[in-house]
Amino acid sequence: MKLDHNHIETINKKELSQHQADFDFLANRLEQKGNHINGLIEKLCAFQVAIPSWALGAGGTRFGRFSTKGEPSTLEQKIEDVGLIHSLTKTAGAISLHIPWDVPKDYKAIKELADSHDLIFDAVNSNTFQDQKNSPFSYKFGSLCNTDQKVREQAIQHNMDVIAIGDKLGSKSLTVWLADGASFPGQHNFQAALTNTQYSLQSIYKSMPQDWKLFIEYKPYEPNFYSTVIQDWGTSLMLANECGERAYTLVDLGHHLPNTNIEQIVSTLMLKGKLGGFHFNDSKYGDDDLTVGSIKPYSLFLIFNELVYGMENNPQNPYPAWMIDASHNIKDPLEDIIQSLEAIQEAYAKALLIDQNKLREAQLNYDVTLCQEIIQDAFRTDVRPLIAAAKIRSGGAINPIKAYRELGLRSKLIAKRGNSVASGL
Ligand code: AOS
Ligand code: ZN
Ligand code: ZN
Ligand code: ZN
Repeated sequence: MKLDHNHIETINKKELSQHQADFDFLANRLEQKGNHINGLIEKLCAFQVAIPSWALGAGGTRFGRFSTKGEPSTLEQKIEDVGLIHSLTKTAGAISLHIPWDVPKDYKAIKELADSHDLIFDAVNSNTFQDQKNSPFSYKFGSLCNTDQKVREQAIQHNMDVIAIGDKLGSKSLTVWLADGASFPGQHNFQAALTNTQYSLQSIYKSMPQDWKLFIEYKPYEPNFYSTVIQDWGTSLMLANECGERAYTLVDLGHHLPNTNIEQIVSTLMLKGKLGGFHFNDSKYGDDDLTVGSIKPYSLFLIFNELVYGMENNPQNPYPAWMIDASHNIKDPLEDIIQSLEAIQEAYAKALLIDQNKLREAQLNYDVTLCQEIIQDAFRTDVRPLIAAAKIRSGGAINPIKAYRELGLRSKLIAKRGNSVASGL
């Protein structure tokens, strides 16, 4: 299923005059403040976020799973879903695959399909947190950290297989998230677990093609509740440094203990040229994987302030790989992803409004009040007309959620696919 651009245009027409009025008002205010509207719109158009192949169906908790129906059951259908999201938002130009849940059968056909939806393949994700059919060894007591060399070798080989699959699709990076850890004190020798993990990551790193990057994700707890081997950004950074130049830390917004200053972590990593990947989501308590911007939009904005600063001032840091890593228990997953994309664009646009020169001057003058005024003036600006203008320019919908509903896309998917439930998790 593919969206006809004319249908989006027809829906946009109904919104156009109101949009124009809102946009003119905002553009006028921003130009007066010294912003260049065209440059802002161009940056918003260029900002693309990968959608993970596992986020297109209803997620589950350990208590149950409620399907939205019409969910994609094949990789082809998952690509179709991301294609729909991208047609409406024009900000989801990439898909991130999870192996083994999404191993392509016909690589050429899959590449062509993605291409026809204007999608590229971003980072591929390995899975050593579940036992795979036909695998001789279990990951019950860890994968890359395991005390048994045979288990480690199996996990290393799996990562190599994932790299080979990604390579055939044009991916250029591997994301490693490990569930490895201990649930009880005394279970692990911490030093042995860390050392094994380091050696395993080093072998995976060495096996990557020369133009590939390795992203090392960290997480303080879950599924292990006493310790995680790669528990925080410091451990991830240390391991990335032990691997080499093309190994980086990946920040997942949900992988921090409450009240952690994530924007400061982002800033430090970019200064050191080591922020490689990013997983967007939101949370109140832990790794809640809620819609981006649904709980702490101000934190998201402060994080974007550091990302924008880093992108402009840290040539030592590569352009990060952006991905949404959220899970949808009660909303239509496609609507939920669209809301996340909107929140990301909003935080990005607001961060772009911050007058960096004025802020630096205020900082040097120790004018703390003015520093806060400058930051919050940007945050309080309603930038939605700017985002809509970017959508219009790139051929998306002024209001993607409204368009998704008016076009009856979920009913169409259900009509085509029936009550199917997404494969994967
Ligand atoms: C798990 O908590 C991590 O966020 C992972 O990035 C991801 O959700 C998982 O790897 C799915 O494959
Ligand atoms: Zn993640
Ligand atoms: Zn997570
Ligand atoms: Zn998460």
